[in-house]
Amino acid sequence: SSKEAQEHLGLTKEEIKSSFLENLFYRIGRIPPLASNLDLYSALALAIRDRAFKQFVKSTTEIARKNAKSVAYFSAEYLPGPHLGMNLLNLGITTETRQALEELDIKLEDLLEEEVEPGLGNGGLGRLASCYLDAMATQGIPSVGYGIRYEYGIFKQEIKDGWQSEATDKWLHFGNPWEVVRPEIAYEVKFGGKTEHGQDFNKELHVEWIPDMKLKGTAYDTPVLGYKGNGIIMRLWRSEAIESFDFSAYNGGDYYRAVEKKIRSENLTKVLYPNDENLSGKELRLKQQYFFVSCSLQDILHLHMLQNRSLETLHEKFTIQLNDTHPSISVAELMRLLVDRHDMEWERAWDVTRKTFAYTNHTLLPEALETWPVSLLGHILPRHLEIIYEINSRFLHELRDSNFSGEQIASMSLIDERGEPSVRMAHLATVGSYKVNGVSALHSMLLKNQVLSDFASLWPEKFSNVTNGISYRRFLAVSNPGLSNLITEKIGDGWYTRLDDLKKLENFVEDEEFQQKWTEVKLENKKVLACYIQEQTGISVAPEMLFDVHVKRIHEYKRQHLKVLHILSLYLRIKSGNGNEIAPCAFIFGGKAAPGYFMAKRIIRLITAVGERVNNDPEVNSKIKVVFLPNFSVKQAQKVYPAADLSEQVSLAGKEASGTGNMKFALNGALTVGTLDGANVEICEEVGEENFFLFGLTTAEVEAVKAEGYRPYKLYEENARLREVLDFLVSEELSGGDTELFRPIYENLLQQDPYLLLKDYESYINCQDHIHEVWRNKKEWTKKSILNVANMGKFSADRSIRDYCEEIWKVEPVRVS
Ligand code: 26Q
Repeated sequence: SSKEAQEHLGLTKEEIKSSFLENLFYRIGRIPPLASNLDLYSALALAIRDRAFKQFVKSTTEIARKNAKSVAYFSAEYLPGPHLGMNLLNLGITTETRQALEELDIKLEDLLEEEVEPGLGNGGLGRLASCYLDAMATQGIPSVGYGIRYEYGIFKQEIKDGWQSEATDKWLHFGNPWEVVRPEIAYEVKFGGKTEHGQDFNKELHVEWIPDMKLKGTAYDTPVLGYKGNGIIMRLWRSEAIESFDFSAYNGGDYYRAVEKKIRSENLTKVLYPNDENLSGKELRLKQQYFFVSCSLQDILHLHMLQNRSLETLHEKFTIQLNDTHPSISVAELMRLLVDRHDMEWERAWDVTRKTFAYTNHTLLPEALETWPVSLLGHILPRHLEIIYEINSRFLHELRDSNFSGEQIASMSLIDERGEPSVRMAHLATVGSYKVNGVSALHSMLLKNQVLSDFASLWPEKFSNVTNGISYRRFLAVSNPGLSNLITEKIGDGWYTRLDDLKKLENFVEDEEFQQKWTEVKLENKKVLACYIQEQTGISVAPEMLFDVHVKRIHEYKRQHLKVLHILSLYLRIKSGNGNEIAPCAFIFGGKAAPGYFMAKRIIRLITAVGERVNNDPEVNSKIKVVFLPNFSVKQAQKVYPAADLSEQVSLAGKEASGTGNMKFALNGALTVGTLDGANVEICEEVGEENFFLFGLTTAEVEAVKAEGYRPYKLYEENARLREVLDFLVSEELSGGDTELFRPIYENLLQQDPYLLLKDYESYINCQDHIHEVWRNKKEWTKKSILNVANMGKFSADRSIRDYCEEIWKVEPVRVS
């Protein structure tokens, strides 16, 4: 009957094959002998997308029938990664598809390589959103992921003469077989102009917003499948011109100007801003945020009213999760829609609004907390500025009534009046939400006690923690088939959806045959990565080396340059004949720098310079190799994590909100060298301190050091070996003559060292020596590796989503078979 069920869904080998051939012929216009791999991939993707939508339709029908409460996840960024492999897994047809293709002499692996991923995000935050869609779909949570359909995603990184250079990401160039455009699902969005306050015929106050620009957002839907069953969609908005609006220019004969307007409308969703954790206050960015928020809220109100429900019950049928402050203009927009468009009273609308939104904070870095100048916001969204002022004035009143000091009130205000007046989006989100959460235990604690402490004392029950999680199906089942199969052989495949199943691996830690297979799988994965590295960079690394990996966005707080200092110390040790204790190792870096981030780009240049020195010096290159893998992406990450022995998670304590790469590495059996920062703290707790390489200051120690008045130069003077390493940064030997090349990094570390690299240096170096010692004992290492995987249950996105459902959303699953 399982065969029958498959037939019903079109999931047998025969049906996949015929559907694939039909798609190739009728939609791509090719026959197999004349088709390129891209044609073949596209045909297969179309066949699979149809099946995915079928699951979505079934889920949606059931949700409507049950009149169930839904989650709308608002995120300006998504990083879904390649769809094909995941969808095959989720439909349970990877084997059937492989066989169907084999009968046509086509290799599934070749087609998987063809896929271009949607790079619609910068890093952790976007990837988290996609992991959460995967988990919500799997658990049958009625949900939609709303966002922006950027025509150009995160730039493509190339390395030229050792420097990062950016090229545009033309991800739609060959078409996107996964999405379906819905021209009938489109909403108008207004910008600029002015407001008029007047009375309507009932003498009620009424505000009219007369914009000077209008455009429309059109929905593009991409199915997101859950594991064996449910399906949801990611709905992304693309901006377009409203032809009727101001097309009078055309009638006046100025056809060219009319078309120009159209192009300007399309500009809005043209490109993703490539900054993370650092803001640029750009007008277009605010417009993008408002645009997607307005379309999404209009869509939600439309869906709500379609079921004949009153808007006063909106919060009973929808909850909206704000992925950081990027969509936080939502608070004002929902108020505007309820009050201005649907004539709801202010108090009632405010009550509904505050029961609808929940806000996730992802950062404590002051430079990453979003603020918008009042002048800019008022220029683009005049009505919203009025609404924000009104919310603020009522809020400040409340504060005066509850005995906050003048100073506290000023610091809690939605408006920062210290310099150029600007709107604090985190405050707007906090005031307008029923829950606020951080993304790891440590981060949530710091959020409550520092960044939003006054709010936490006002509304203690509003604050909570939901530790981040990742998709085990993508980051183990799909990306590491070797390890997955080995695990499944031992404990079955229940771990795909049951968090605690991996724990069963503990029973096999001492099993020598299992240990042996475990190391073989890792070695096999390392061989594959070594080939890829060779192909991408021309650098050869021996698979037997310790693969020590540091991949993530390049940022000073993440301290890629601390790793570089370690590498230089090894280099100098080997050169001076003291390198016997060092195990052969390959240092593998990857990650993009924001194009305008001077120091981050220098750090990339430093890594490539160290690589050139080390890799070409026969005295050292049999011991150590340094690789910078260009263009880190989800697709590339899926090749990197399975091959890592050591995961570098070395941010300064108190700076990394959570980190999720740390989880992906550990799930693939890498051991972690890390600080007590973000989710490292919890990972260490779960896997045990004896299976985790801890180093560095704690958050409290960092605060103490800073309070004392930190003087990095003193450490430089006191520690001769550190001095030698630092001076090497500005040597002719490293820079090939241009001793100014790395001076900015050198000066920064000696003068300010805001992320305390010099302070943590000694502890890091000692920890690394210890790591090399443990590595020599392969059996010990393997056992630790197994224990890491066995104890990763907590970090499944399925657990995170359960936490959100129970603690925050109060939403129940609706399952279809
Ligand atoms: C905002 C306004 C204007 C331009 C850019 C931005 C912007 C864009 C992206 C600001 C921040 C981001 C991304 C932040 C991010 O990725 N944060 C990471 O979120 C992860 C998921 O919770 C955490 O694991 C990481 O610790 C955190 O750094």
